[in-house]
Amino acid sequence: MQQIQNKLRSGHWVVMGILNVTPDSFSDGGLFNQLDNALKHALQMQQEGADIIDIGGESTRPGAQPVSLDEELNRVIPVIEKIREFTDVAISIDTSKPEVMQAAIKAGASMVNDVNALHAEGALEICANYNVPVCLMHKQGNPQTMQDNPQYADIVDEIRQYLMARAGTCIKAGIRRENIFIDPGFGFGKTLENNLSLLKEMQQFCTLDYPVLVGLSRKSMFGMLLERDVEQRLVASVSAAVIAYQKGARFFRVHDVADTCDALKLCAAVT
Ligand code: 9MG
Repeated sequence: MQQIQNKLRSGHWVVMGILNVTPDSFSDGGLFNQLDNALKHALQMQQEGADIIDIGGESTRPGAQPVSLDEELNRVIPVIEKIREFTDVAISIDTSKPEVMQAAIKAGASMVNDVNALHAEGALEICANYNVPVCLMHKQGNPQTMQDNPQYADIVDEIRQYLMARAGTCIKAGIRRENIFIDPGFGFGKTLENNLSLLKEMQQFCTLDYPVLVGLSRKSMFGMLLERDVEQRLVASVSAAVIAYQKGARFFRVHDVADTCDALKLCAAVT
């Protein structure tokens, strides 16, 4: 993980490959539910250039139902243990549950990616005690209802304020400043117009004190804008990563690792 933080500090880009181990994930449809498939997919993403693999056992897509603690643990912990048998690639745990954070860290994860920005009771303490990097993401509402009628007076300002306040809370709880990443949370309680404003104004997040992680890959905003099904969103996803890069983002959470790495290499070569 230190290597990744060093890369970001020196202005290099970093790619986080998505490994969903849910039956109703954003776009995998449960394909990677089996251990061996999950391992193969993680190794392939590593080989394609992913610096870190983000493993999640609870879908956060709009309308998704919550899963129990036991179910989430049963989905993600064996996958982390399996990957650890074969490679020391960095692993991030995509969860909002402190118990899952702790079990995942013990099993070999070295970062916490929380779409709930460590709001659950005990989450701040776990991340501070284990001294792990955390990604704090903004969302309005929860996955069941967040797309119903999101409202913002000034979306960029509101999200900047929220992320800075959350980072302050993390620091007060003992999380080190250099372990904090921020994320505007594309698609989480945002209309198409909101998402486009965030991408257009990405530089306003990249000039804050913390590295910005962006998750644009295959998001429904591209479905709405382009009328593309999830498997037809590669060009839009990679293009959005390029736009975000040009506005200062360096940390990208993606499904299509090889294609995104090609595009980011080109960006870096001309920057
Ligand atoms: C888990 N997850 C789904 N979408 C995401 C996004 O945009 N950012 C982060 N950090 N995590 C996400």
